Amino acid sequence: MNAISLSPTLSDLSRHYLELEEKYGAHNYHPLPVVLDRGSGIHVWDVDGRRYIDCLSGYSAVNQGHCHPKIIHALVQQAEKLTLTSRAFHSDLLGEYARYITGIFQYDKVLPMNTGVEAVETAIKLCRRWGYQVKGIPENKAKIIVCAENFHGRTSTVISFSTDPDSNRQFGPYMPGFVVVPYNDTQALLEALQDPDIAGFLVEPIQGEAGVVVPDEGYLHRAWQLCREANALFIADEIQTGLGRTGHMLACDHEHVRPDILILGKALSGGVLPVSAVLADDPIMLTIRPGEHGSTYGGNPLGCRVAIAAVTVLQEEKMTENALHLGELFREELRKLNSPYIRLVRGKGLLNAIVINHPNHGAAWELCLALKDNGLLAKPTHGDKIRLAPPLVITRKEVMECIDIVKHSLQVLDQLS
Ligand code: IF1
Repeated sequence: MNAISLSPTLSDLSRHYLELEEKYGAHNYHPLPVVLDRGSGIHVWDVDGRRYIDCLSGYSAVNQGHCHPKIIHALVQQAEKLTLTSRAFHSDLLGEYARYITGIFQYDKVLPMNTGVEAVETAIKLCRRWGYQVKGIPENKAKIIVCAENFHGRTSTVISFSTDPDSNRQFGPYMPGFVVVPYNDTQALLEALQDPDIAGFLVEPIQGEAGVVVPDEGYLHRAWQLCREANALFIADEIQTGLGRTGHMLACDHEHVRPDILILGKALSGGVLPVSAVLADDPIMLTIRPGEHGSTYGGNPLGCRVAIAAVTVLQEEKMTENALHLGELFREELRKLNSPYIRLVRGKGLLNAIVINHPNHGAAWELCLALKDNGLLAKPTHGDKIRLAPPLVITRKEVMECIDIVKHSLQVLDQLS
């Protein structure tokens, strides 16, 4: 185990890359001072050749592990053949992918996009369109209920209903048509659903950015029921929670909830390129007609091929089951550390977080620096929370290695006042 220090040293090489980013890149992030140039499975390496266990997994995009050979093989093979047709023409892969992905998730249709937030935008448009055409909401009156502390991406529409000032301050004017209710509060949802102009309810089954906030058991199921009773669409943003992360294919599966609109992203490509998807049945999906929505890259053959490979390896290698079992072990062992600095351990499957208990506001950041020095990468969120979400290919032995690193690194907080 490496020595713990409060001021980690950086190699000249690392410093060089940090300075390049600082000078020529926009300052819209505050990354941990580590410069990576290689990844394989649960591991990444920095430019000095030091190895780390990746406990962020590209915010759950790399569920299948870094550079999974079968996904990379699919990428390379397809890249040599055909990468993009645009949707002005057909390709031999869009139909195959559409059949594959709708078969896995049991929906009539898929609408392919690229980034997560584009899929959220698509779901919003689809929900509004359904509201006008099927539910009969008067033109321009449709509203969508969202939750406080939500995170659904960074576009101007999506930040319009964020409750985090960092996300939306001085980016207005904001898009109207959203109603915010507290998360995990079915009574508030029930009341909001009384408005006949409500077209749908958009929700994260577990709130990621908020710090891995797991709602009470039964919340999602009850919310889904309430939506049905109010003739409003239940829209699940499973961009971060989907594809095995929480120990089921979808986090909604824990409560046997079938969303009316399902949003996927991130791990749909195994962290290889942006691939997102919106799934729904015909009465919803077919309200959008040719020319009314799309994207240059959406449904491109490269993305389709990679997504088929990414979901196939997830299933073949039983990563979802692994996430369920090793997630329990992870939380149990974290709790067993019995550290005065860990206020709370929470999560589902391998989407977990610890809430730090320390008078110093920089404690979570300092702990992440110590974790990094000891060979584990994680990032604080909202000051006092640290997400621990390794790729789903992690082994029992490697979970114990993480625990050991956390245990040693916590000592750094003794020196912090
Ligand atoms: C950033 C968080 C994670 C998401 C959900 C949609 C999107 C995301 C539930 C948009 C994206 C990312 C984006 C990244 C940070 C990150 C994040 F901490 F901010 F919340 F993962 F936890 N819905 N989440 O989590 O997907 O358009 O980015 O592909 O924006 O800094 P995207």
